[in-house]
Amino acid sequence: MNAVVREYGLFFNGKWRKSEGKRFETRNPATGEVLATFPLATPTEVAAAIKSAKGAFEAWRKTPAPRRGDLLLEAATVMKRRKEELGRVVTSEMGKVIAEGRGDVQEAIDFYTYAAGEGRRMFGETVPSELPNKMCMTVRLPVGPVGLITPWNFPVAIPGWKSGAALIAGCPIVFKPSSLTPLCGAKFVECLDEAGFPPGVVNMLTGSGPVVGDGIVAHPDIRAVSFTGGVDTGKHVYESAAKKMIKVGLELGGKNAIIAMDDANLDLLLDGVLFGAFGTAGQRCTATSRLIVHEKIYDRVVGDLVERASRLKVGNPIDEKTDMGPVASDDQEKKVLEYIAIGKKEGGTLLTGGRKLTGGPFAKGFFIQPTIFAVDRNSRLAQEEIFGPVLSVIKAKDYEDAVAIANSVKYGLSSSIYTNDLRWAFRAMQDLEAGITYVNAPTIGAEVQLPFGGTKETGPTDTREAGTTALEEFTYWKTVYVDYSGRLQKAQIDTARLAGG
Ligand code: TXE
Repeated sequence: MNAVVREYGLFFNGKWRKSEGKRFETRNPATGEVLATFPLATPTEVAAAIKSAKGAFEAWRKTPAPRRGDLLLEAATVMKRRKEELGRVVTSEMGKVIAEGRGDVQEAIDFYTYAAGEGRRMFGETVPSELPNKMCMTVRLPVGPVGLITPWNFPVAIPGWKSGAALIAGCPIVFKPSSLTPLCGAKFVECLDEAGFPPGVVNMLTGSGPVVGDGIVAHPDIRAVSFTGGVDTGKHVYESAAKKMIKVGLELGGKNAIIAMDDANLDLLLDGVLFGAFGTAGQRCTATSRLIVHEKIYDRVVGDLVERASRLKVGNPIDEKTDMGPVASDDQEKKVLEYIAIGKKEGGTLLTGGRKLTGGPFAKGFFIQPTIFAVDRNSRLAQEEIFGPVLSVIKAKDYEDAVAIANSVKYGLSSSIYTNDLRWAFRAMQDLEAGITYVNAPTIGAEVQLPFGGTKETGPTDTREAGTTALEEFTYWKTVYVDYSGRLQKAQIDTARLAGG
């Protein structure tokens, strides 16, 4: 039991501040322990935090990008030093196993290190002019203060991706973490504060979606929003941002499939499926939620998979030996158990798992067994995002059939194919409707130096997180023409004369 539960405030204009708002608790989903309390920011406080970001914009955009990069590198150094502490907070507050908790923090460290270097690149283009003694080029400019709204499943990594890109671009941030993981958000902001970002450049608000989330998106001084979360909330954010005609990055989940061809290396496949489906208890936007198996290897794959899944050790995620922790909240638990009931009702075959774990070490947490169903391709379990430790297995006749099944869902985030045949691998890269395709690896495992995002209802394709593409969310292109001819030159009009016409 915690003797003293720390009461956190809001962070803006360089300081932690007391809030007028009511407070809420954040709890460990494995033990029920209260970890800390946080304020529900009021509309006045939302406005104050945005004002602080706006006030910091002018100086921040004028800070040379390599100097901004120095601060990002410093933040990466602080996070490295505090990695174990932060990793443990991720595991305690969100419930992923400790190795993944540390990985969550590492992702933020990696992206900050990568984005820091972007401060010395941020390339534009020089383009030939149609007129003599004239130069044309493009430069990136920051859009202004931006809102970052993040979910609970990667409570340090996703804030790391979004803020790293915004800050190097020259945009002050107003960050709202999920109400399930405000402590991870606060620890992350502590690291940025320790690194020495100027007051107002980094701001954090906790509180409700309607007051804080909507308040950030709708505020006239917020010039771009980056959001990761559920589809319904994402669509709402998109609509609200469209009214202001600001940039929006949306990443809204997936129904990601692994295709197992009949020539796949089965040991490799099973390792990948288990990690993809049950890592983070299936609560990753890129989680392997469907396994589409060629009919020739179906029985063997299902037999081995069920045997191995039933041996996974579920328990307290802080224990290094645990394979899978709890789901993140009572709402998550309800939702996953509802889907398990739907699977049974729809006539799916429950192959393993399917129950909530109770009593003893599970008594106070949200533990669900790793669950595998054999389902019809049109069933709800084959079509809808569950966001929990439930894998749906579907039989396919051949490559074309497998791809048709994979593409039959409304999402398009990640995808994978296990095969040793180059023809299938290269065709799948073109044929799978998804922002990411893995070959001989599960649907999870994104690296920060490459673009991350999806298609269809996963989100608009014009923005991508991570990689150099991350800058697109927070910058706009300025086109610059420099005429050093000393006279008025007319594009489209003088060209005939120059060509001798
Ligand atoms: O998401 P929400 P929740 C999916 C997953 C999960 C479901 C619900 O299926 O079961 O979404 O999770 C803030 N204006 N994903 O309830 O509500 C909210 O406070 C602006 C997939 O956590 O979408 C939080 O900070 N913001 C996903 C963030 O939005 C608002 C990861 C996400 O919350 C708001 C997480 C509003 N009106 C859940 N209302 C993925 N893509 O991986 C809430 N928020």
